[in-house]
Amino acid sequence: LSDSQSGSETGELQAAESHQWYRKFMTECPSGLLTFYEFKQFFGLRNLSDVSNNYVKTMFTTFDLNDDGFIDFMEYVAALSLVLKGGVQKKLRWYFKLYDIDGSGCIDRDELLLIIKSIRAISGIPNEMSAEDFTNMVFDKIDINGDGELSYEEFMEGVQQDEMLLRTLTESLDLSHIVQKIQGEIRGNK
Ligand SMILES: [Ca+2]
Ligand SMILES: [Ca+2]
Ligand SMILES: [Ca+2]
Repeated sequence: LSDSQSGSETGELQAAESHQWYRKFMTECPSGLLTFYEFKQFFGLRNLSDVSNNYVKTMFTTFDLNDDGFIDFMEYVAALSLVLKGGVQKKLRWYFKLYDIDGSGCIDRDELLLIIKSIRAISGIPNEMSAEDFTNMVFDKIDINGDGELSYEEFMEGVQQDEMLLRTLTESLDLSHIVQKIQGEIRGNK
């Protein structure tokens, strides 16, 4: 019987919740396949700059698990589960994949700089430190072997041990705020 509560702990959506999201998905996307354009509409991401648009495109690509250029319902549920229910480790794994733009298995300085710039462009929050300085600071802190690249281990350990980095790198573009807002709208429309 203890299994009945495990859904929220293992990062899966409850049945009732899934049903609401399914209705939303089918309303917005009757074809059952979400294109990049529809994805942006869905999350209310409009009028993005080129840099931000590329970032969101990369995000779309990480959710498109089978690389067919569309997000189907299963991929959509996996994405929602991650955003709404995923633990820190699971989210960081996803962020690592997102930040490693060329898929080389490491995050280099240019990749991080681009991400920092994109996050800032989307969030619109003014910052005291330039994106370049911030990137250098991150490498000073967590590029342990000093090779100019963040390995998966360096990223996972370094970011988790630093509250400020964790916040900046995982919450600056926190889709969960957007998702929770949509969730509120779905519940309100019942
Ligand atoms: Ca797909
Ligand atoms: Ca890379
Ligand atoms: Ca390194």
